[in-house]
Amino acid sequence: MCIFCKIVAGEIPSNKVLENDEFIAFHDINPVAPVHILIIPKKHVENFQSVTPELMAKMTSFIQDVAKELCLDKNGYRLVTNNGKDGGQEVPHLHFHLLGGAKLKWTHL
Ligand code: D5M
Repeated sequence: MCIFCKIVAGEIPSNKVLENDEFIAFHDINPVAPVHILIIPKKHVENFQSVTPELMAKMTSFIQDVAKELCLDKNGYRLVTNNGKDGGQEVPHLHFHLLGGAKLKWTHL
């Protein structure tokens, strides 16, 4: 079982922000911004390349709810997903990084 499936199963604790039947949002253990949330589907999907449009549509709505919950919708935020080896994906379970709480700089490496 992957580490995020263990979080879904409650076998590993997480600092949750929002949850529904299909998704969980929780604080990243290693934040790189004042607000750094991970958003995952409860169902194991390896990465963005393998997510269905149907699940992604629901996930989009959930991510918007998380941004609102944290009042990030006013000043803005960054949404990132690392896909595969070259994308720097470390955990093989689809997740979006929601970053905010400051004016972020851009980097590509
Ligand atoms: O990002 C994987 C992210 O997952 C990375 O920012 C650390 C975070 N992480 C790993 N384990 C945990 C737990 N247990 N709680 C919270 N956050 C965690 P990637 O895009 O795959 O490089």
